[in-house]
Order: sequence, then C-alpha cells, then structure tokens
Amino acid sequence: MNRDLAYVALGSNLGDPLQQLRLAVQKLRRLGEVAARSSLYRSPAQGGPPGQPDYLNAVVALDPFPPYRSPLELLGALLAIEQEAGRVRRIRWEARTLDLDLLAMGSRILNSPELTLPHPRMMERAFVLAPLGEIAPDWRHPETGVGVKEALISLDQSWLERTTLGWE
Ligand code: PH2
Ligand code: MG
Ligand code: MG
Repeated sequence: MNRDLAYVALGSNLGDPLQQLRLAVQKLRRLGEVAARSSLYRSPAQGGPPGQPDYLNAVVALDPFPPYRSPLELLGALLAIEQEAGRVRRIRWEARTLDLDLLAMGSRILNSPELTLPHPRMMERAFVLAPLGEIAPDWRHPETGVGVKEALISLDQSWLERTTLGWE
C-alpha cells in the first residue's frame, strides 16, 4: 500500500462517547475514504483534572480526498468536526465531547507551530497504540524506526479495555 494514509485517533469522555465516536466517523467520510477502523477501547482518563468520566478511544485509517492531502488542511477539517461536536477548550486534557488527533500521515515528519507529525505523545499512549496496532500492525515511527507493537509491549495496558461495542 503506497497511499499516504492518515491515522486519526478519536477520543471522547463527555456526552455519550459512543455516539460521539460513531458520528465522528460518519463525518470523517467527508474528508476521505475510511479504510480501516479499530475496535473501541475504554480507559480511565490519563492525566488532566481528576474525577473525569472514562474515555472511549479508537483509531481510523483515512485515505484523504485531494483537498485534505496536506496535513494542515486535514488538521483544519478535524478541528472543525471537533467544533461541531461542541468541543470546549479551557484546561489541558480536560473532559471533552470529541478529540480528533492526527497521529501520522504517510511517513511525513513535520515540526511546525500548528502541528507535529507523528503526534509527539503517541508512542507513550497505550490508548493510541493498541487501536493503531490493530489496524496498522506494521506501522513504524518514521524518525525513530520504533514499531507500534514494539512500543506497546513496553507499556502498562492493564487499565485499557478493548470493548465489544460496534460502530453501527
Ligand atoms: N486524551 C488526552 C489525555 N488523556 N486519556 C485517555 N484514556 N484517553 C484519551 O484520549 C486521552 C486521555 C489528551 O488528548
Ligand atoms: Mg488528544
Ligand atoms: Mg487533540
């Protein structure tokens, strides 16, 4: 597969997370072909203010349509979908209706004020690597060469639950 696939991490822990993630995937279809979807994972919030509801997380592979093949164009469209879900940004890592993080786009490396690719914290996050590993087991970080499975086995995943929830 030599397409420049984008991997998008989805997260929600406010206002019916399952519906938020289902609706978000429908909206991602405006931006490209959703080529793969992981299972839905449940976990306690990692970091941020205490007492937050649990998260649902997933990762999808998106083959972007031409207007969204530039990372910054795609990022803008992802932020617009977060806005449509009523995302409020006040405190870092506070509970949110919808978080759409661009993890990677092909093997691009980007360090701009707006966007870092691959996502700077993805290799330490089991709630990102477990779903990514399901749909892209051979993915490797383009700078360090570390693979998704390799990174995952060094992390504690005892707090992460792969659910049987469905997308439809
Ligand atoms: N996202 C964060 C911070 N903490 N914890 C879980 N379990 N899932 C997330 O998606 C998450 C988080 C910042 O975006
Ligand atoms: Mg995030
Ligand atoms: Mg985000």
